[in-house]
Amino acid sequence: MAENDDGNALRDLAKALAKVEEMLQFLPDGAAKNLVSKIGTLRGLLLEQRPPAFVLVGRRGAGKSSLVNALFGHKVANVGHVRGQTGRGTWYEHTAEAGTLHLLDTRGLQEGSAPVEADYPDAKGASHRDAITSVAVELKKRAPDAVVFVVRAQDVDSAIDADLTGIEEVMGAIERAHKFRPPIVGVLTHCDLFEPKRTRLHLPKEEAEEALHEKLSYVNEAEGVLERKLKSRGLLAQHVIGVRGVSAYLSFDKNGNVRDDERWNIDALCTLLYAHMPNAGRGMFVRLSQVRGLQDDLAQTLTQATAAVCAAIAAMPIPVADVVPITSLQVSLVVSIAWIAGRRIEKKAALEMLASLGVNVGAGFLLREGARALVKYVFPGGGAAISGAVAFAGTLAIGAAARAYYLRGESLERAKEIYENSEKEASPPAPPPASPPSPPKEEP
Ligand SMILES: Nc1nc2c(ncn2[C@@H]2O[C@H](COP(=O)(O)OP(=O)(O)OP(=O)(O)O)[C@@H](O)[C@H]2O)c(=O)[nH]1
Ligand SMILES: [Mg+2]
Repeated sequence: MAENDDGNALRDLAKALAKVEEMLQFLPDGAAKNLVSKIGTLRGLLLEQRPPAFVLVGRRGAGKSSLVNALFGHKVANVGHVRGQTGRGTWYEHTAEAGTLHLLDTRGLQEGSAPVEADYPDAKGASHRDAITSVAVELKKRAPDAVVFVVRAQDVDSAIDADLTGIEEVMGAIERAHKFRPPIVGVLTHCDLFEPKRTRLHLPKEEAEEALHEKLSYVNEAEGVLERKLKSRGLLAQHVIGVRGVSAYLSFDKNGNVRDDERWNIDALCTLLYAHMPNAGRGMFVRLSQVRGLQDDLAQTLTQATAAVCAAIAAMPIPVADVVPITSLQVSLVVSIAWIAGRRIEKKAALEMLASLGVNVGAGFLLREGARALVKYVFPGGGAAISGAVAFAGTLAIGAAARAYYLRGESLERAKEIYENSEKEASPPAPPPASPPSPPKEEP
C-alpha cells in the first residue's frame, strides 16, 4: 500500500504514530506498554509492509507454478504440461493487480539422485554444488517467510531423500545469511487425482459422502506420510509447521481467463502460511490470496490496534489530541481495510465513507476538540477516561462498518446500521442530560 493514492493516509499514520510515541510518557506504565504493542502492530502491518517471499522446493511437474497461480486465482506463472517450465536459481517477482509475491524456485537442488537428474536437462553439467551455491547467493538477497516443499501427492511414498537434503541445505543457507530459520510447509498437490478419481473435492456437496470420505482418507494418509518424513530430519523437525493436501488445478484459456477452477484446500494452506508469517508480509498476502477469513482477521487486528491508539490519544492531555487527530487514524483504518479487500481508495473516499456512516468528519476535525471538551465539562474528573472510551468504541464501530462494506460487500445503508449498533453496544451508558455547556473556550 506504500505507493500512490493511499500513500497520504500512510504518511498521516506514520506521523500520528510517531507523535503518540512521543507522548507515551503521559501514560501509566501498564497502559504505555499495551500501547507500544498496538503501535508495533500498526507499524508492522502497514508501514513496514512488503511482499511475502517463499522458497519453493519441489521436483519438475510437482505443481509449483500451479500453486502460485492457485494462490493468486489467476495466471501469473507458466504451467508446464510437457517440458520443464520454470528456470531455477533466481527470485521471481510475480505481480498481479492484487499485489506481488517473491518466489525462489530451487529446482535442481535434488539432482544428486540419478532419476531426478534426468528431469533437469537444463541443469546438465551443473553440479549439485553449483545449484546450492546459486540458491545460497539468492537467499542472501532476500529472507524468505517460509520454505514450501511441493510434492505430488501420489509421489509421497517415493524416494524424497534428496529433496529433504535439499531443504536442509536451503535452511542452512538462510540461517547463514539471515540468522534465522523460517517455517517449513509441506504441500501435496494433485489430491484431486486420488481414488475415487471422479469424486470432486471442490464440490463436496454434490458428491456421495462415502466416496468423499474415502478420498479424504487418502489425503490424510499422504499428509501424515509427508509430515513424518519431514520430521524424520532432525534439522528440519522443529521448523515444520504442517502439511496440507490441495488441488492446485486451474485451467486457463488462450487469453489467460480461468476455464476450470478445481482448486481445493488452498485456503487452508494460506491460513497456515499466514499464521506463521511476520506482520510485514501479511497485508499483501491476505490481499492477493483473498481468503475471506484471513481478510477479516487482519481487518479486526487493525481495528483493535487503531482503536487502542485512538483511545489513548483521547485520554491524553488536550494539546496532544490537537497534534494527533483521531480522524486521521480512522481514515487510515478505512483505507487499509479497503486495501485488504483488494480495493485501492484514496483518503478522500475514506472520508466520504466515514461521512456517510454519520461520523462527523468534515466538521469533526474542527468540532472534535469541542466535543471532547464538552464531555470533560459534563464529567469533571472522569471526563478524560470517558472520551477515551468513546474514541475506542467509535473506532471499533468504524472498523466493523468498513469490514461489512469492503470485505463482505454489504450496502452503505447496512454498513451504517452496523456502525450505529456497534457504537451503541460498545459505548458507556449515555450521560444524563445536562444543562447545555458553554462552548469550549479558546486556550490562551
Ligand atoms: N489434477 C491436478 N493437476 C495439477 C495440480 N497441480 C498441478 N497440476 C498439473 O501438473 C502439471 C505440472 O504443473 P506445474 O505447475 O507446471 O509444475 P512445476 O512444479 O511448476 O513444474 P516445473 O516448473 O517444470 O518444475 C501441469 O499440467 C498442471 O496443470 C493439481 O493439484 N491437480
Ligand atoms: Mg514451474
